[in-house]
Amino acid sequence: MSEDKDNVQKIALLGLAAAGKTSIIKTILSEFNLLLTLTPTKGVERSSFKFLGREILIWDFGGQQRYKAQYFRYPERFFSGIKYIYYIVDAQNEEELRESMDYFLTCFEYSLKYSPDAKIVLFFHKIDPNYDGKVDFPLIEGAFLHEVLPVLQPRLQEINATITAFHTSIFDPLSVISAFSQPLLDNSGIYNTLCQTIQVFCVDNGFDFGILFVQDYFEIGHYLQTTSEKVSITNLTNFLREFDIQGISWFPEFSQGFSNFHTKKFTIEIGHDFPFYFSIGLNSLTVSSEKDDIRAKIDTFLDLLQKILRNSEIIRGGVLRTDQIDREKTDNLEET
Ligand SMILES: Nc1nc2c(ncn2[C@@H]2O[C@H](COP(=O)(O)OP(=O)(O)OP(=O)(O)O)[C@@H](O)[C@H]2O)c(=O)[nH]1
Ligand SMILES: [Mg+2]
Repeated sequence: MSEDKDNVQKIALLGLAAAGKTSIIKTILSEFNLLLTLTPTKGVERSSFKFLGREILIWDFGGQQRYKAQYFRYPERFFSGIKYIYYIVDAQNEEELRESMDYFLTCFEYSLKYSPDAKIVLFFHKIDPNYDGKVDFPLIEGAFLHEVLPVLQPRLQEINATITAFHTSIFDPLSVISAFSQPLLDNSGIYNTLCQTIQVFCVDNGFDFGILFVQDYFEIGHYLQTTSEKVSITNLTNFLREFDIQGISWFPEFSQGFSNFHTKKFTIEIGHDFPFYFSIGLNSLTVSSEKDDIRAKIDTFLDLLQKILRNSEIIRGGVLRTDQIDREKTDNLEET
């Protein structure tokens, strides 16, 4: 797939020394088994990896004093081209809260100047599941927001942006994954993101198409190598309907001409079981159609996809948010 520039997302991870920035990156990487390319530089560690079908560039801004001075001395070099600022507040560190607010506000000023469209996300970090120390987390969060929001809000209103806050801990990896991926899965972007993710998977494996459905075979993301496969989708959904019984995970293989389809049903528990269906199509003349092989590939991919879906806006709050899906694109797909 072509790597156009819009597809590269630069995320700046900022926060005081020992706030937990590098630990957050490591958590994401190990949870997703992602390959890391690390280029340590003066103060900023740059990592890049593919996440949700996009090229993610993370700039991990070391928080020690001597590095911070560098960032502000050459702000253009450090604060340009940022898509997202993830600011990490160590919620267990009451002593340095004041310093953290000041650092945040300074970073905010520079980002407004050099990356005015950057989205800002706050991580109240180290909110550990079994924490038994003396810090009152809501109090810390309240104090931080009370201080920074009056500065932020007027500026954010001007550019019609909002700020999001998450509670995270490396001892609850899902909280980190969730905070990390949700901003990338914002309402407008979810459909495209799923499409891109499916596209990368299909192209890497030589599959002609991939499609993700929810209940009632409502499509929420797809990749089609050529539009000629469109017609197959109607046939495929008819076939799936016929075999969709409780407890099934792998559907029987389905063939049409030289095309071979594999479909897996999986559920995500959100109060009740929520069904998803993922199908791929391949040309059995050009790609090895060894069943176990293909199933293993799909399983690995769905592992990742489930982590994403679990935390996405689509099923936020236990409700299927099909209103989040870009209907125009879905309709296009069905018009054959
Ligand atoms: N209790 C707790 N400790 C954490 C958590 N995340 C990170 N830490 C610890 O915090 C310390 C600092 O973590 P780092 O990830 O190195 O911090 P950093 O923000 O990258 O620090 P600099 O590189 O100096 O800016 C380490 O001892 C981590 O183990 C967390 O969620 N909970
Ligand atoms: Mg670090």
